[in-house]
Amino acid sequence: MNTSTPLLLASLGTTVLTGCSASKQHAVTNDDQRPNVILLVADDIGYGDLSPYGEPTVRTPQVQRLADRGLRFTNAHAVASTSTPSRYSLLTGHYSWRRPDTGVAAGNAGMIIRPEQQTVADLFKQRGYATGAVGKWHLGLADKTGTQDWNGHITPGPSDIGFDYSYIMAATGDRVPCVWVENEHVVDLDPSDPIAVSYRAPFEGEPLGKTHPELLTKLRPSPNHGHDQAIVNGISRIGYMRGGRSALWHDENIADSITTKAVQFVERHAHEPFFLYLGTNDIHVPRYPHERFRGKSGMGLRGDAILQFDWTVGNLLDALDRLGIADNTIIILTSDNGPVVDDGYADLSVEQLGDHRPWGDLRGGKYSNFEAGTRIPLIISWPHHVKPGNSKALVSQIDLFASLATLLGADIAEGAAPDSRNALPSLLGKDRHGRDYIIEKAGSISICDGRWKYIAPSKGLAYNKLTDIELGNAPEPQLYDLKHDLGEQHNVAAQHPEIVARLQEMLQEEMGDR
Ligand code: NG6
Ligand code: CA
Repeated sequence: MNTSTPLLLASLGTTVLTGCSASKQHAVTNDDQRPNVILLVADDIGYGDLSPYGEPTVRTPQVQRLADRGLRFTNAHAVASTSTPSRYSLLTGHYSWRRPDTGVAAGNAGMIIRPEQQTVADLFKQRGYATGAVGKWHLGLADKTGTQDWNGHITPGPSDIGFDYSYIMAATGDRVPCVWVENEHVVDLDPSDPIAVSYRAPFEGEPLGKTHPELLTKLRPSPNHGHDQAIVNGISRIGYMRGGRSALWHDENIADSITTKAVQFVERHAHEPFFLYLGTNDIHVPRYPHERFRGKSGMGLRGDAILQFDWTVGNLLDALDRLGIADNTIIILTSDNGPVVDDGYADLSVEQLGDHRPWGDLRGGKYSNFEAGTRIPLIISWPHHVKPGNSKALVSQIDLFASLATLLGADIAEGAAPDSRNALPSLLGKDRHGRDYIIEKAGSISICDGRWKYIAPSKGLAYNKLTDIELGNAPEPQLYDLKHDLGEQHNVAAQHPEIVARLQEMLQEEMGDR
């Protein structure tokens, strides 16, 4: 059990928080000073995709508005270079690479976080917060793959891992089922048109992207990626589904739905402490933003989706201002992994990218061991508590769990979040050094001590032709001096065997059982 002093008490010095069990809710009063926390996780937004990160080709004034009142991190890292393992680690404080079953989840995957695991949401619940998850989920639902009752109660679900309220898509925009699941029930489902989902075989009579390209009125799949199966609202997806016609989402309304539900959650809980996990669908594929944004960025649908993401951030900030709770709300804005341009749809994002560099000065992108795979934007705002500015501290999303536990004065259950450490001083801008080292997983595994980055040898592809991304896999050890070679151009492993050996040893030690 973690018995550290709640930093919140020290920093606020006002409200006395008493311990409470997960099953017992606090009576909360209006003068309660516990800060709300919004954890806003963008999808596939790269290091160079937001204005505060300096690329002149992109304009995200609302994210800039947040950055102006917050702390911008330039050396922050996700645990993995794809969504499911990244989010798993973020919410559990457990390295996803310790488990074999945390790869990119299908839309009918079982819930990857087990109900008995303590999550970040559980910490908030323990402290009497209202908790909610809105938007992209991609962590599986129900006990095992394929056992979801899409026409009834889909359980276990978010409510079993700490979220009182949920409004989520099961997986991703490009995976069936393309429906909203609110509090573990599909929204707007007509019982006479039940949903069936399969990732094995198509349903007889249902048109597919590959057999009925004439039905693809909104987006066509890129060749060879595989998004040519079930057609939902003019876009073909990965996986097969039948039925649920009244419940199917329209891609151009996804951001509106997510934003509305997020703002409503905030409004409902404006007078009590709340924790909102908000996963935007932007800017994951298929990118088909609302017409308010389509064609507005000048760099194709990917750029338009960035504008839509920015709009979501602005809506949230406006709501907090309107409700008078902006000063008492911590916002943590980050991304689940690095950027990709063509991730499966012919949306002209490659052709119209122009001079924009989604990866900034970094090498690689989503799926990559190189820095662009996992070095992500991170902005933390907490008016009057976090001094606006920049931080070069080395931080990892793995530490959010223990840091938030410390902030809240919540108990970490025996054995929970074994990889998470308290990094609150770094996250609040008091410590500018951060972690001694971080570990990241893509095709291979890497460790970085802030200056030196070692990528373990692996048999994976060095380059993915489909996405045009350098994956950073190599059969020999790689060592990069990020201080002088942020772009990872020169493998200096042969020149520095002692550094390679030191990092290998550290990695080996971490890779023991936990
Ligand atoms: C990949 C998909 C990609 C995307 C990704 C998950 C192919 C060829 N590509 O497997 O389109 O869906 O999975 O992205 O199938 S993530 O950000 O949710 O991890
Ligand atoms: Ca992602």
